[in-house]
Amino acid sequence: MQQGTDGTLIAALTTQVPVPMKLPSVPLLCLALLLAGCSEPSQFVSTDISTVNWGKDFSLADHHGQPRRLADFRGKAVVLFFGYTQCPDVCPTTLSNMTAAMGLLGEDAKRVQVLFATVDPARDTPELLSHYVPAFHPSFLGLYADDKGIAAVAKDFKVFYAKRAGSTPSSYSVDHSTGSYVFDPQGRLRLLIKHGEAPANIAADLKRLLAGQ
Ligand SMILES: [Cu+2]
Repeated sequence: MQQGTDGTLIAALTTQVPVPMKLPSVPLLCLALLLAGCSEPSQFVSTDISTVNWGKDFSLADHHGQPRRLADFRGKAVVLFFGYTQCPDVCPTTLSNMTAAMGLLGEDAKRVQVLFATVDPARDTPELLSHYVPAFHPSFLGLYADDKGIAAVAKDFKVFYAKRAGSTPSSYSVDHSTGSYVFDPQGRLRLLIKHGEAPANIAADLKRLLAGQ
């Protein structure tokens, strides 16, 4: 009896011992898996940023003057880009690539909202945005705020921008971050599209998000 009880106890102890010993390595393993793109390799071409704890929402006006927040686009994948209309290269390229991606998405394009937030509110009036942004695609929306408002949103999204002086006071350019943020239809920040990404890859990632991935 005693022996049997002791034996059971010993057996229980020996099976339990490795568990607490392994525990400290579990968080490290999880971290390693997270850094490697979670437990299975990411299916997305763009960078998976779903674990960040910033960039949850914005409060800006669209180019019609209507207040906009992320929740207004629930049910759609949202692509948010920060730029300015007088940008010579990065912004027109990004918007053109988004136009091409929308074309590749076909019917699914109706469930995608592209947003272009200006980092140059001094020159990018809502009026100007209302001509510039929809020229790339009729559904694209320009987003606007005053200096303070856009600075707050840019900070929330870790977006850098800075004026670079030109030959005249009004001919400055604006250096800025070049990635595009993507939210899934539930409004969660998921992906960062790198500048110059192929429209086919953008469309493929958006299709995956729309399919609930
Ligand atoms: Cu630009």
